[in-house]
Amino acid sequence: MTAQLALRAAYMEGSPEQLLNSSNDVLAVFEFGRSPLESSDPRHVPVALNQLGSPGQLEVWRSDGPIKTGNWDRLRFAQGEQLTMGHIALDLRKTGDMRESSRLAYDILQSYLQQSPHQWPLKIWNYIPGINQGSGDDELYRQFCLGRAEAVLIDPGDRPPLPAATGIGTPSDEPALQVYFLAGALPGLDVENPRQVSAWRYPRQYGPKSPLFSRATIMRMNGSSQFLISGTASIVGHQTHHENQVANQLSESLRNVYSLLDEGHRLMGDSQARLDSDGILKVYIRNPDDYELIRRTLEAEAPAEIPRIYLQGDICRENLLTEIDGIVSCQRIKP
Ligand code: 3EB
Repeated sequence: MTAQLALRAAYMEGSPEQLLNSSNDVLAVFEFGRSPLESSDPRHVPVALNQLGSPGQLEVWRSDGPIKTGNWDRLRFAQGEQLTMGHIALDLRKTGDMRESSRLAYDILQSYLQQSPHQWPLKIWNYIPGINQGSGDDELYRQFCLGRAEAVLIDPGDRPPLPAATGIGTPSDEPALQVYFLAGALPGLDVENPRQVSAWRYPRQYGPKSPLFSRATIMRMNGSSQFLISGTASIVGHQTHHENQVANQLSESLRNVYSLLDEGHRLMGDSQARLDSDGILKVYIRNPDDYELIRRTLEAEAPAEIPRIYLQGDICRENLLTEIDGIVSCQRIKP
């Protein structure tokens, strides 16, 4: 018998209200193409990225309840028995520049987690308006990384558990910086990618403060394991590969995903993650014109059974055209 997954993530059609009321185990409903400032319920998380292809899909997270919801400072949360989802949307017209807003978002996130029974962030999604605006170290993504590093009181050199993360750009006229997360009572098992330099070790050329995230975390909970995959792009070592070649960038991103899953298998020994119907993938695409090519490439190179959506979003380096993240489940391997 296989244990029920701790986090049941799926793409569904319907209205957010309908899905929020469909059962008592809903931790979050993500609605794409809307400003995060329009959240109607603590479990309703609008995301300012337009969906490409077949719009109208909502991402639904379910977990064992009862689910308690509430507000804490500017953070809204839904807390189940084993997992908590929390989200913050800061209106950049009121909170100051990107560096200050990022620091504030992470200050709020940390002070919330400190008093929560689920203290460990397992994965954090960062959706950043105008991510590539500004040049050199003034680029908004680099400023975001600076603010995050100022708030996060950890030295990655000590090898503390780091959450997995995604960092993607929303339209430059979107008013809100959005940060949302999944947290649990125990830290995840960090997975780094042998094909890539760890992000926290990136050389100075990418910015004054390195991004703080692990390439993936494995969450182990009531007999099941799930792999939370960070935003994965066409980066080998620390360098962008296949500049201006979007299909090749997607293939390289997938090679990085498979490499991460293999590394996870090596670390777990008796368990292996697979891209199957228990998982989900999100594919971020900078130029909407690339959608068809990306879709066909993914169909050729990833199992058909894993649900996926395509979102129009900017990637944190100007020369990256696409990125993938996802949540996939792990199967125990019989001895
Ligand atoms: C990369 O591999 C691509 O700043 O939180 C991926 C995942 C990326 C998370 C973040 C950035 C972040 O460096 C960019």
